[in-house]
Amino acid sequence: MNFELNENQRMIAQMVRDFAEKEIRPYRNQWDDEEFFPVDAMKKMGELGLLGIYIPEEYGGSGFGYYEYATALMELGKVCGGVGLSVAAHNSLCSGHIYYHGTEDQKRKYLPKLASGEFIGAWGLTEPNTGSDAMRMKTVAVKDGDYWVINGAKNWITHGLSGDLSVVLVRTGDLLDSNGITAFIIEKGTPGFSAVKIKDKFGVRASETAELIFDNVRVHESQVIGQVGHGFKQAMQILDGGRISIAALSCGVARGAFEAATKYAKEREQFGQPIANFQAIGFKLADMATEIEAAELLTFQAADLKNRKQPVTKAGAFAKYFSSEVAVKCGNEAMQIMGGYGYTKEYPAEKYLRDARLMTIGEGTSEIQKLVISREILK
Ligand code: COS
Repeated sequence: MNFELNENQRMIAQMVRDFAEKEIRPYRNQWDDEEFFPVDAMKKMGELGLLGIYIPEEYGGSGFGYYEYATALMELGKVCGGVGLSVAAHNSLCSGHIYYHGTEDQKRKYLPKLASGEFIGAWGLTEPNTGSDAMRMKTVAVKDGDYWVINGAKNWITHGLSGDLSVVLVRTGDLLDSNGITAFIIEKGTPGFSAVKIKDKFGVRASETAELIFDNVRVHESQVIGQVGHGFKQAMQILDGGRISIAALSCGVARGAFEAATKYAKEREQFGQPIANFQAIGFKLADMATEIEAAELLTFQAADLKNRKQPVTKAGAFAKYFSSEVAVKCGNEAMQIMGGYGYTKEYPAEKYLRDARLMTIGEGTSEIQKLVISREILK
């Protein structure tokens, strides 16, 4: 087994690092304070190929695999979990759903625009009353000639407002029928389709989150992804892959917190010497470093399975569960090491901690990951 980054990963890591230092780090606190979604930065990442990183070149993407994708997210997470989350949601959820399950026409029509950044993508599964229990969704589509008419609402949707295109999961059959849900592609501006920004989030504040509202939205049947009734299982597969991206992002957030804490510990003097000299601090850093390495290995293991088109349900949940909890721990320990300074916005620990908390919630809570893992183990 080779644990070295491959040539492409090294190149992508350097490119994303350079971009993040120049185009994200100087603004991240302002975006965080103002809950500003940096569409321009997204467009620039589109130009760099980061918005279609695993989409094949024939559909306008960069044609890389999940190793390169995970590496890019790790680098973004080190600087801003919010921007990283937007890149992950765009790639894994919206583009991924069309790429893995869409018709050839849909892929040719939408993937090049999503990969270049011309279109920002959103994906809607969750509703105000159905989060973990996704199957019980109430948003419904009724057939009317060649069209489907959609009514209902979706909640916590990344890029719900700025998204040029949304993939949404909607009930087309009976409640609790796993073949009763269908995925649709809906373009911005479709009559009856609107969104409201959700404000005052705790973390990942540079990533836009919105509620989607469907008021008699008419969608042509050609916008159905795959087949009618296949949406729930498609969504579960998309989340399996999406969880690898959140794991990678979590590794980045954890490493960002660790690096900031290490730098501080070497500079900050107490009792006549740098606090890094004290075992109380050194042991914290050792725990953080060890757990980040383990999280990265789990994440690359899942990425490897995904690259080889193997099942990733369990591996993705392992990686997402462990890495997101490590990110929270690292954010928390970074704050502890920085003491009073870490408790202020002048230092980055509090932002890492706030961003990390989303990683244990989004794309399935840690409890859902444990449910998925235990079902896989026991089946
Ligand atoms: N891949 C493919 N198919 C899957 C699957 C997967 N990973 N997981 C489940 N399925 C299939 C099952 O095989 C089952 O098929 P049949 O009805 O034909 O037997 C069907 O989907 C229903 O599965 P299940 O009975 O397990 O559904 P549950 O309602 O019990 O829900 C959980 C399963 C809880 C795992 C699911 O609802 C889930 O992941 N919830 C969290 C959602 C989430 O992460 N939301 C956050 C989104 S933020 S972007």
